[in-house]
Amino acid sequence: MATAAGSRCLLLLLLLLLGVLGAPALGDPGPLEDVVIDRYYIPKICLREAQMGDFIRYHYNGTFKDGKKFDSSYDRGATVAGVVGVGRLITGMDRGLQGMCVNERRHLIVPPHLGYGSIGVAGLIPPDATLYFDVVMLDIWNKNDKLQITTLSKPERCNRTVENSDFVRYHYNGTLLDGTPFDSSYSKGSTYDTYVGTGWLIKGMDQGLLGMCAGEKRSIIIPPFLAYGEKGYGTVIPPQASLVFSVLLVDFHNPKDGVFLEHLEVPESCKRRAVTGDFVRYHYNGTLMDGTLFDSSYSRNQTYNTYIGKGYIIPGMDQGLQGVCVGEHRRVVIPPHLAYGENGAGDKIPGSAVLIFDVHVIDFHNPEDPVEIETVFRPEGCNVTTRDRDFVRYHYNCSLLDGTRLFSSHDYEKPQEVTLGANKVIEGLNRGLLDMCAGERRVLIIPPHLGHGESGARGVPGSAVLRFEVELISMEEGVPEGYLFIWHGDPPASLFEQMDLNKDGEIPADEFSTFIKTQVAEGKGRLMPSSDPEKVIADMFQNQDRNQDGKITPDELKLKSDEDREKIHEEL
Ligand SMILES: [Ca+2]
Ligand SMILES: [Ca+2]
Repeated sequence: MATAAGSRCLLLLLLLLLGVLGAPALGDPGPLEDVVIDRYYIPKICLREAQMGDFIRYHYNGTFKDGKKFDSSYDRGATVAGVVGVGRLITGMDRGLQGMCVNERRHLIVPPHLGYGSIGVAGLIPPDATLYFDVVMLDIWNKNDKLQITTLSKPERCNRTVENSDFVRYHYNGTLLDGTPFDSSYSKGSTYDTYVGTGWLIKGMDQGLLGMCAGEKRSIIIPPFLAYGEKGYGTVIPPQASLVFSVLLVDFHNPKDGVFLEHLEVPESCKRRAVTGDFVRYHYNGTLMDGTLFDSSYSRNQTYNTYIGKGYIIPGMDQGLQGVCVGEHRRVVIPPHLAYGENGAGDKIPGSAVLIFDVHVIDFHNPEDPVEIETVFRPEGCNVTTRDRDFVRYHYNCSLLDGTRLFSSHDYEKPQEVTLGANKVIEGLNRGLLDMCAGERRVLIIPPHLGHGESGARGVPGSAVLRFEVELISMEEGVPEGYLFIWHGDPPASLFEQMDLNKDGEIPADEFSTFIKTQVAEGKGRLMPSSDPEKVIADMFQNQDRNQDGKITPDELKLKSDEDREKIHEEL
């Protein structure tokens, strides 16, 4: 208060000297030996009491016995700052202020010999005046003071603390020592963001933030020589004011930081790690350092799917997903310069925010991947294996790589049946069923481009890698594409006559069927393998009975034979 109320302080100083020279008091009400102190308000919490040599800041009213005011710091609109107990004040005040707590209020009665004595102050204080002061203590500090840091709460998990040159984001309430608020980040609705230890902050904050964890709360009491000193700050912080900051460290990073990985859970079975160009499907929770969830794939019930290392996602994730295994749980901590920078994103990600992604990799593949085939069991003496067009029966279990079971042939009474190469199953499964022996068991890993593609299918997410466990139950040799029946040797020369079993010149369905079955039984030809041979024969008959009158005539058979001469077709 040396500036604003300087003249009055000088006056007090002057009066003090006069007081020293003054004669003993003849007080009314009676001669007082000493200052009368009435501590009429003592705060419940008293961190320190004013000691001799302490700097103090206080307000007072000074009156005479009759209540007439002779001086008031309130009238000047500024608190008084000074050193107590070292003879710079009238002795009565030096004595009367000692031992006060911040926010304590006292009535002091100062006898003349401890005030301005028998001389008084011309025009202000008459001789032999007893002085009545009403004082409230606002601030106490000492040049030997250090920061007073009290940790109010601290997260259990704290693997890094603030160091010089870190960039911090914090919330604070700032008060004077008597509790008067002067500033708050909360009222502004955003954190205070700055570098630590580089002179942007007052010294006390530069020091007081060091060693904090994200999420830690501290009370930092800063003496004025580490705050705004003799000048104060604007109208809100008086000169020589101690400051109390209640700080919550929300977030911090260093501009030199890279992506920080924590490998929370890597499956033992990891054989392959994702590289640039791989397509990864993963779930994630994205949180800020203070734990605020800003995004989650789980809430959408859909994985996030992307190529990595290609610039489709923020640089921190492009880096952070390198080397992941299928099934891995990984925490990726991304500094803002590898995320959304100083501007943040949307209303959920503040500027300069560190992002923490807890990632669960569901699967990944490369667009170049083939079907991965692992033979689990192959019977001995396996010499006949499946080929294109063969008719096979197999059991399978189909799941996602995270173990989610999708489909199983075991849910049905019979094994699955399919003609290989007939485009009836996904390409990856078709490939995986080739070159198998009956009884063989395999595990197939099928990338989406050989599975259900980017769109997926009923029950199959888009771009999902599928895992099939297959067991080949049986196989039947097939016929070429487009054929229902092929001869093992040359067809009979007089085909119609042989078919016309009762020699009446026409071939109805039952005659046709009997003939074909005889050929098959005698090993002269084979039908397209199927679960329903009758249906295949019926289809053949329909093809021959061109006018659909239920019987084949010599002309009909001949006509078809001519048509198909070039390519001996299923029509015989
Ligand atoms: Ca006949
Ligand atoms: Ca006919």
